[in-house]
Amino acid sequence: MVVLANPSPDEIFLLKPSKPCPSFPDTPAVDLSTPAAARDIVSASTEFGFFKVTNHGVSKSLISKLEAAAVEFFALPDVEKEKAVLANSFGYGNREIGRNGDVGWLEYLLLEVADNSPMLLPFLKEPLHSSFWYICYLHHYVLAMKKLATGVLELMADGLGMERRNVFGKYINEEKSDSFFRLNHYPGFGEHTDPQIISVMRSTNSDGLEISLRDGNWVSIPPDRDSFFVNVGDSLQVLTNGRFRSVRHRVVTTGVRSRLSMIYFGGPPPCARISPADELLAEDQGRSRYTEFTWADYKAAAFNSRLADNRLRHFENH
Ligand code: GA4
Repeated sequence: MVVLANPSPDEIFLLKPSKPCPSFPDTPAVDLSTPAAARDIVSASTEFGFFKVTNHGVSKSLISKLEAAAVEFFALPDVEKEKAVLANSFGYGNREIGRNGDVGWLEYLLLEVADNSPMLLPFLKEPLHSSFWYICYLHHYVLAMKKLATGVLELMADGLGMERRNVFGKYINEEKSDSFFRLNHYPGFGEHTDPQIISVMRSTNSDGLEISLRDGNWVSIPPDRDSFFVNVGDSLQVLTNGRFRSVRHRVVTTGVRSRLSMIYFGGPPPCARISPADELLAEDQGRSRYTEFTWADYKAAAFNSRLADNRLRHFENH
């Protein structure tokens, strides 16, 4: 892959890997309404750190309303979108990813979710009447994502035979939980893992999402508008003492059709201590594969790193 310091949109075509990666028709699909869901989620999280869920119970009309609002937002003139730029890579962003020189071929809206409410500033502008509805959709959508993520985390706990179903889900349900919501409009976003516990993503019917398998090979995930895609994040890899795998992923579209995705990142409260769950640690004879960290420390380290870095490496015990 050719890497350019500060590519123009045309040059970003060069960032595409030279060989197209094979499609992955066997993307693990978990039907949340079946009794096998817990087992299927555990096996997909172990092998891939990635799966899609059907029968998720999220209202189709809510999804399409928010998607339409997002399309409308990205269609605004740049000068309007730029009014939504906030400090520290929040709000509206274009091409710059994070704070350390990473670039992607995308524009985005990145919102912090505090006390169940996504940060609203970018939407609080004229015309206020339409902003009002966007805010409502956004609020309900984020709540639906949190509920879905919590359900999936509970099934993970069931599947791992944990006594408490909320052992993982509790982290994203505390008042101070540090979660994000992101709208991406792109052809491209470089490879990375998500630092949080879990990410729940939905995208328009366009290809481009690729994941890295255990053997290091990349595969392309066929789009599916009716499913949500779930990523295991770095923090969940630690909570499971390495049983689950934080999935390395990227977006590389052909550029023919624009891709819009909506992603919820469920993160713990800043002061939460992230270390393997006691029961799993006991199964592993008390040997933790990771040095404990607080989410505040890990997040600070992540935001000081480059997108493609292996952030967990610094916390691995040998
Ligand atoms: C990846 C997951 C989320 O999109 C994100 C990203 C964040 C950003 O875009 O500002 C980061 C990236 C993400 C990981 C490393 C750091 C931080 C860009 C970057 C170079 C919002 C997040 O939490 O971490």
